[in-house]
Amino acid sequence: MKYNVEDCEIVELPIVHTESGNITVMENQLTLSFDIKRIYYLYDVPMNAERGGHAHYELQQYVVAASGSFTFILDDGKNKKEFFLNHPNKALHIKAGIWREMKNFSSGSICLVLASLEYSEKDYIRNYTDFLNFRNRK
Ligand code: T46
Repeated sequence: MKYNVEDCEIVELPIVHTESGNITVMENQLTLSFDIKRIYYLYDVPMNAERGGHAHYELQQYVVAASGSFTFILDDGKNKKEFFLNHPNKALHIKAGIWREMKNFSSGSICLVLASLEYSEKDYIRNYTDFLNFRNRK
């Protein structure tokens, strides 16, 4: 199945408020629609840096601005959609087969990613023409 940008959405995660601060929890099967196989985070990203520029065949992910803010541009080969992440209780669910670009990282921002699969370079599509061919394949 091929997903579209309309299938990708920002999920509002529950917040446990306490007098000394908040907690947000992400749990396999409960809050998340897949079991987490890998966690990674981007940090010390220069403010003018642009990351991404690829898609994944199978991988799906939740992306959270654990600190600061940044913008994701998702692209399904026909439509693009921009998502601004700026709060730790908002998780962008990126489905498989979607091209992504990331920009506008604020100073000190941390981009936390919960991934459905282990890292594999074979799952990447790093060339945009290859991506469009993949999208147009039946
Ligand atoms: C996404 C954004 C938010 C590893 O060795 N293991 C890993 O788990 C990852 C994610 C990366 N790497 C290596 C592979 C490359 O040599 O780190 C280097 C940069 O990786 P990548 O091009 O994947 O980095 P980003 O920040 O452009 O993209 C990553 C994810 O791939 C992408 O799916 O949504 O972070």
